[in-house]
Amino acid sequence: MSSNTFGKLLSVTTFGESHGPAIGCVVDGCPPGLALSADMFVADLARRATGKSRHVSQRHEADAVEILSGVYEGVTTGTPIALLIRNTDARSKDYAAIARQFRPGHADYTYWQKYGIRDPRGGGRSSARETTTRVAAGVIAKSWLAQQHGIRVRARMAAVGAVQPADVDWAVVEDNGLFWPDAAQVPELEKYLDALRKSGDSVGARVDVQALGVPPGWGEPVYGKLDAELAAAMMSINAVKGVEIGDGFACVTQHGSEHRDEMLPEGFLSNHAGGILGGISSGQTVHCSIAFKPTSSLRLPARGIDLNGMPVQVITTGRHDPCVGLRAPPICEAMMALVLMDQALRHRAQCADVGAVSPRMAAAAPADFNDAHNEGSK
Ligand code: EPS
Repeated sequence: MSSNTFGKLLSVTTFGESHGPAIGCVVDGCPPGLALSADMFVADLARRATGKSRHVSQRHEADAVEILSGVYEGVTTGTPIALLIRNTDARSKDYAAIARQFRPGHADYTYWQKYGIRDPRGGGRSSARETTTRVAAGVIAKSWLAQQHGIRVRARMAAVGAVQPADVDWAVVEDNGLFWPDAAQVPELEKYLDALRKSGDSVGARVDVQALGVPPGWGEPVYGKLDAELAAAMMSINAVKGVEIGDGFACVTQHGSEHRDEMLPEGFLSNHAGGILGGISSGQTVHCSIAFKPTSSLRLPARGIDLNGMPVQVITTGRHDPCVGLRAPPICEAMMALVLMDQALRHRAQCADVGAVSPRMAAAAPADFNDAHNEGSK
């Protein structure tokens, strides 16, 4: 199977299946001298993990990262960094009943059409389990971006089904286990999720992700545009069906006079562009918004077919996510960080001699600027 690698100067290759012995990744191109230890992965992997609350899949994985190469005495050496995560709680018998069936809405069918063979246990390579390795790789990129450029990447839920936050307070996002930015709404959301789980159905979600502190100049026109690579990276996450950069599809009904981000000597007056102009970062907050589909592994019966093309009733039992988007913010952060670090290294390779140019705008004009807007909080 090809195309398991992305990135140019910082490349990430992931491998492994949900019910195989292990999953992992090789991160190549990380500069030497970055502090890296196994404990640095714990927090982000826990944020993404299954089993962390009643609202997500009840598979309980250890998600312990083993660093196999690329690190000596606690710092990166510049050689490929191989990370291994052993699968410890796969329960393959859950998949026995559907091993010869296609779940409607699942990659089961297209993997079979492409390869003529598939690993039905947990969806094999198509499982959201693979995203663990992206988050692990993203820890390296986040750490490098923070250290070298003071960049912070963060994400939050922007919708779960039809429920949208009435208020956006980034300070509470990490407090409630749901990445929800409106503390007052959490009890209502939990009630909604409890009812959803009991119904046996699933629901979609929207995640907003931002990178704060990105300097101007990153991104390569025309085929390596920062927004094009962010869109591709986000689209490669399981269950993603839509990506918006900045105002995204809202642009359709906007006028130019409304969409353009006016500039003062002190800084930009808005950020409709999502911090990217002509595929190159503007120095404003980079933000995108990502749509996750409702997962297809449902205990509610559906009409499907088997390997012989005969009609069957498909029922999926086992441990599934009623809203897989709820575990996605750390994954979106990781993909944002990996794309940015790759672009940063590419910018350094080609344009380091350009140095700082003037005028250089501040991300926002402080006096009359709406901070929430600058950060892309819709
Ligand atoms: C998944 C189905 C479930 C989830 C899994 C994603 O797998 P299983 O049926 O083997 O328990 O638990 O998520 C993870 C294991 C993970 O680490 O994210 C799916 O169909 O994508």
